[in-house]
Amino acid sequence: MATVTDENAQLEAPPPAAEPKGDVDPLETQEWLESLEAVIRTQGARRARFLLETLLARADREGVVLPSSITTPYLNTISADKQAPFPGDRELERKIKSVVRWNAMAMVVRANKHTNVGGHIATYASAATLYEIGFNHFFRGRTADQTGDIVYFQGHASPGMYARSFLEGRLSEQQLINFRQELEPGGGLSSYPHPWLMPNYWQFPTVSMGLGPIMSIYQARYNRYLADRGLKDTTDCHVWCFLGDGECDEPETLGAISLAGRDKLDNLTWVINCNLQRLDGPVRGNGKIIQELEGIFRGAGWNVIKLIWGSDWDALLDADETGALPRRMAEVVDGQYQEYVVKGGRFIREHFFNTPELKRLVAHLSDQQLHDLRRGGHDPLKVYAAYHAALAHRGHPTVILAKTIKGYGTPSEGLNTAHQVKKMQVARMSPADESLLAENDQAEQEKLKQRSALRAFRDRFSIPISDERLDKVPFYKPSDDSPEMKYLRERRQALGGFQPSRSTEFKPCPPPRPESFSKLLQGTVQGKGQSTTLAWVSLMSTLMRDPGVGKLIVPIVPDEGQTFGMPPLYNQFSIYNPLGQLYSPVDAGSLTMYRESKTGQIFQEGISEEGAMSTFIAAGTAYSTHGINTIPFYIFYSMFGFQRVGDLIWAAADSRCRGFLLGGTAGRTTLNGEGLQHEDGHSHVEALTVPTCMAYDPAYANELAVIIEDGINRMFVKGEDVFYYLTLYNESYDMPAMPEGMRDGILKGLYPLKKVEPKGAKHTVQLLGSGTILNEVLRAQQILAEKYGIGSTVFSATSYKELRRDCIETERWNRLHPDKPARKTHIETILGSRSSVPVIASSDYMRALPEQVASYLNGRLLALGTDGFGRSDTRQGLRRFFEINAEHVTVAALHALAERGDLDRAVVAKAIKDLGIDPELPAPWTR
Ligand SMILES: Cc1ncc(C[n+]2csc(CCOP(=O)(O)OP(=O)(O)O)c2C)c(N)n1
Ligand SMILES: [Mg+2]
Repeated sequence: MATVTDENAQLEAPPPAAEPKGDVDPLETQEWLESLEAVIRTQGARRARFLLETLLARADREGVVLPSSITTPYLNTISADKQAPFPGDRELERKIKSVVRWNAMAMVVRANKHTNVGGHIATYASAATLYEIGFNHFFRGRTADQTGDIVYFQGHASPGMYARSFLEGRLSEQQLINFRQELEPGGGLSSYPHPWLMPNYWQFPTVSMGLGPIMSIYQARYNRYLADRGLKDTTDCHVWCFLGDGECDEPETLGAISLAGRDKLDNLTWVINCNLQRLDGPVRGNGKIIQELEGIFRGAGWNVIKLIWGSDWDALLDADETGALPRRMAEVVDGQYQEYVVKGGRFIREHFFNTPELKRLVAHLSDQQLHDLRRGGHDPLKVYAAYHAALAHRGHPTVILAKTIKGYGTPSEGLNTAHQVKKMQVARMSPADESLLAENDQAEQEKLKQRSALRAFRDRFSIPISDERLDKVPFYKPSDDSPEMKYLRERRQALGGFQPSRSTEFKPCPPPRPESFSKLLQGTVQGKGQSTTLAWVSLMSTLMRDPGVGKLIVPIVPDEGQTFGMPPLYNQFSIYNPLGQLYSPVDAGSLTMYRESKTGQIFQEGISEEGAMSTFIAAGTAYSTHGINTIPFYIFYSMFGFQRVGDLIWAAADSRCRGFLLGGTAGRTTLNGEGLQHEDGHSHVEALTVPTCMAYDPAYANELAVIIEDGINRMFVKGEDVFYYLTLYNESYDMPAMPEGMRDGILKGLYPLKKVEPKGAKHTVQLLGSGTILNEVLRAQQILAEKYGIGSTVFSATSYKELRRDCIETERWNRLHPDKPARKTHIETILGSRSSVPVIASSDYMRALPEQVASYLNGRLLALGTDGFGRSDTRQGLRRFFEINAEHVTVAALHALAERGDLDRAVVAKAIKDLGIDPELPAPWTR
């Protein structure tokens, strides 16, 4: 017999077991215990519970300290007598749900008949009631008057959503046939929720576990922010998130729940499908996931609704006068509950109802009835009541912990293999089928097994498909005028339209005033340097006052605003806090006062890059979700961007998110004192991997201004689905004015900045610099001219990603259009013909960044970069160490000329010596 583990026991009520140590009056103790037993015997467990709770409350008031209990008994939170009555038509809803079940299963089975595209049956099979109650009674759609609810659907349940949309007439049979075959004629359906692939349908990508849950929390808070700032009334928009119990192991899932509790987000409901299984096996075989989650969520300030037992159990609980049943329910661990699913009624009678007392309780039930005793998440009445209570609850977010069976109703229900099953095959067959099986070859056997499984599934859910047609696994759609189809349409009409649904409508915002950028375009007064980070802060304070876009700007920062010089913005525009500011800040009255306000514009997210990124996604998708073009600017330590929250950045791209990511204190040698963990020399390489990300590494404030102005126009005025990644540095130097006619070059990634032609120069080179390292390249230009009489042009390489994009597009066009005049790449246009002078590139990033365009220049590009781990030293020291400084750029240029035979190699050897370079040092990436 299974019992709770010690670990789990901590979550349960303290064991009644032994006499407390030091019992000074055993007689008195005995009297108390006898009174309790008498109450249980004569008035039942409920009365006993009431008395105990009353006693506990009184003890607490009197100062008696007791160990806190973070969980409640393993019972439904809403007792039968407190359930909101079910307003639907049970029979019609069952019919609809059964058809959706069938089609969801058929979609996966058919897709995998002749392909290996995969798909999941078991997840939706366990969650069908949880979704169907939502679709029929709760999920509001978008209308002219309402935004509709935002629902994060569990990714692996997507076949269920498609199957319902098929009944609703939104998806064709061909699309269902092409599930996971998106390139087939007639179009297909994406594996999981992908707004990029199905932009009219899915709102948010959820399938990378943990991201849907955290995004939903920040979405709910963002809805509040829009309302509090007077940008939009979002009170009618509830946020729902459906997730798996296994998914709760991802740190992102539970990592932000305290924010939802703290901000009292009662516009948020999570439904956790506790089928007790994940991919390989039980979620908590030796414990109880529902109890564990209850404790965690209660501690974080959530309203917890446990939905464990179906209605059939109510009568048993009522009949049980001794409390034996709840005790048994509490002591059995999840792994054991799974076995009951698989082994059936007889086993349940023997092993779950394991005492004479318990056996008496179920003596009137057959084995089949015992097997069919439903779990809460499969009972429409209980699910309805839970959702109803969640929406009625005020002051806390709600989590519904719904117990279900993985693969419910399929041949693999409860099996460890359920998650991966893509075929319908029974493990156990009737004796008649068994003997038939033995007579056939393997292919025929497979068919027989499938037929038998489909027949059982069809019968269980009463799908009107004949035996003859079963082999084809046909989709089924009741006739349009059938009562169930009418009901389905009526319910969705009443709720305002379809779900899931993503709006592709776009209303452009006014372009920002050009004057907002003029300060940055003018450059700084000579000798009064500025960093690109401070230039950005200054741009923000101007932009946020722009009459058109000012109020739409959403600055987001994790706990690092001081690093970026943002405190003046805190004071001017306030940090958003729904409670306002209940204290007087220590720096009150100063220009940099830490000001919090209910109408604050800035998100100061605390130390949570995941949270900040989730806000970025909520803000950067509001153009579609809410029809409002909020423009997020999220600034963070560039090291803690792509490498830390790369999957959320990928999800942002999938979500068609717009906005600006700003990698602050960028550059492996420019952020010079923070060492290996902070000095980023690779985020631009990571940015290459995200298709919709425009990545720039500007050197000057004027470049920054041009890029940001163009970005706002592209994303929020023209409506392009891209977002920007810009690296900002904290090194101060003179910022030149915007060079005439270079706008296009800045945006395309490369423009000529400065040409130096010493008298009588025999050779020239081309030098590319990015970010702060442009200054080293300019210094190299001087050395080359003054010491070696070599001419050069310095180019500012603002974006290798854009250069590369242009190269691959041009190459592809030329390859596929051999009969047309060849097009020229931007980089070739700017640098000149293929056989011309050597090109040396240096940046604060890895060599791989410039090298990606080398093949388009016939290999005449030599890249220097910061490959290896960062470390702490002076900027000069680090640039020498990584061999990206002016001296190394000079030697690289001389070497490239010598390689072509233009210079004697001895000149290079002498330069190495003269410029103080030790050629025998080990490579920086080995140190
Ligand atoms: C980040 C991430 N890791 C792993 C997976 C692979 N994966 C897909 S489903 C699954 C198990 C899901 O279990 P659970 O959350 O309990 O959902 P259920 O299907 O049981 O409702 C896993 C591990 C994933 N999708 N995302
Ligand atoms: Mg699960």
